[in-house]
Amino acid sequence: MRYQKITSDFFRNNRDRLTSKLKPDSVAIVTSNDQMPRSGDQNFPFRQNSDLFYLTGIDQEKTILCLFPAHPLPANREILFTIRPDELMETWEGHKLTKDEITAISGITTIKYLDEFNSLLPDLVLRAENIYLGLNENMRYTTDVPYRAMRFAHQIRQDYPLHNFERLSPLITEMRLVKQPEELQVIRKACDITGQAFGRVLKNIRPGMIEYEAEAEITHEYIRNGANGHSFSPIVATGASACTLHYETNANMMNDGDLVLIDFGAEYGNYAADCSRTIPVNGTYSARQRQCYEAVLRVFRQAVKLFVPGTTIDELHKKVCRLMEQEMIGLGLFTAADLEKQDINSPLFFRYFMHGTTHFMGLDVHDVGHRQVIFKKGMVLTCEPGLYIKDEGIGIRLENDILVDDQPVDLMSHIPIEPDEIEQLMKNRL
Ligand SMILES: [Mn+2]
Repeated sequence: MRYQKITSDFFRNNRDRLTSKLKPDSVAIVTSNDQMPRSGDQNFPFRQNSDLFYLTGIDQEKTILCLFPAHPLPANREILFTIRPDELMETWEGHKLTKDEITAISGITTIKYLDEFNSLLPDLVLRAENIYLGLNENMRYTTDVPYRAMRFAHQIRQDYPLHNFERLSPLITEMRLVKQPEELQVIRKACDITGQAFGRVLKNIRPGMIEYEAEAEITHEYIRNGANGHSFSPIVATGASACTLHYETNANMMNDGDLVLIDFGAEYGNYAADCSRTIPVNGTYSARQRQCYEAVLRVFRQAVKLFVPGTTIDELHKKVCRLMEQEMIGLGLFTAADLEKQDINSPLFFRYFMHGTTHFMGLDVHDVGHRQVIFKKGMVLTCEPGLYIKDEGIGIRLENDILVDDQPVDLMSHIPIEPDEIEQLMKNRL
């Protein structure tokens, strides 16, 4: 395992908190993600279902968790189903977790093999009134791929049509939103590795390099520090490409005089980091680039202060848009008079700042939680104002990960962001 493990107490506590929210006479069943087919005889690297990881710490495929807090047999109140060890399979695929290892990681004592699942399921389901199932309920995402949890939900509803079915996702979402100390430790580690990657980019970037060469420097630093890799496809976008928000081709040349926007983050121990920096390819911001950069940085500094309990993503974003508007007037993009007579259905600022200011972050880079969730202490979100002036070939985004508190904590305050500091560090390039 690449990462330092969280203790089993964390996962046990998560299960206890979840089961305390279930209706009486309920069973909850959580399945792992699929191994996703790639091409030929290859799979994509396995990534665990975030909810299942949160409840067990088990990173292995084909895992099923059953929770039945009121089961008359104490041994059946928590059961984890896993792959039966097979010498031939392990010769090819490597070690699979033993029952003892699973108990040590998760704190679950009843471990069964997957081939016992179908015969044991009636004992759980037929004693329960309610069956709780988890789907990937993410407002930003739909898929026509029938993933494992979806297939299982259809199957069990067909097999037990007279039961009452309930959604696990709202219950786990409420828990995942507020980060515990163990999680913050892992997120900080992901942020630190991300910062090291940025340091490596600053030392290596120069005119004539291709964007993917900068991406390779980032990847190098992640892997050598024990990260799983990127928590999302990194963006290395030079000049006007930075105005394409999800540009990830990363194949253009970085020319003298260009800015390059880098949006990147490590995934460590299944937790994400998410950072954006915008730097001059030749090591020095032009006067106009610096003027625009400092405008975004001022908004960023003001925005960080807004990550306090009681607000929401929507409220915070509205305030940041007002700040950006004023900066845009200062940059000559439009005038105060233009603003007075703008069509509010097509606001002027939106031409230059067309994305949200923040999203929740945790096990997923765009983590559970929607735009009206009221902030509480312990939530982690990104703060990412941006400015995109396509005509001038300028795209700037500055993004750090922020812990909500009465005094918000910037988990990336150690990653250089002041233009003077960035220029200074780039002077010392190899
Ligand atoms: Mn982000």
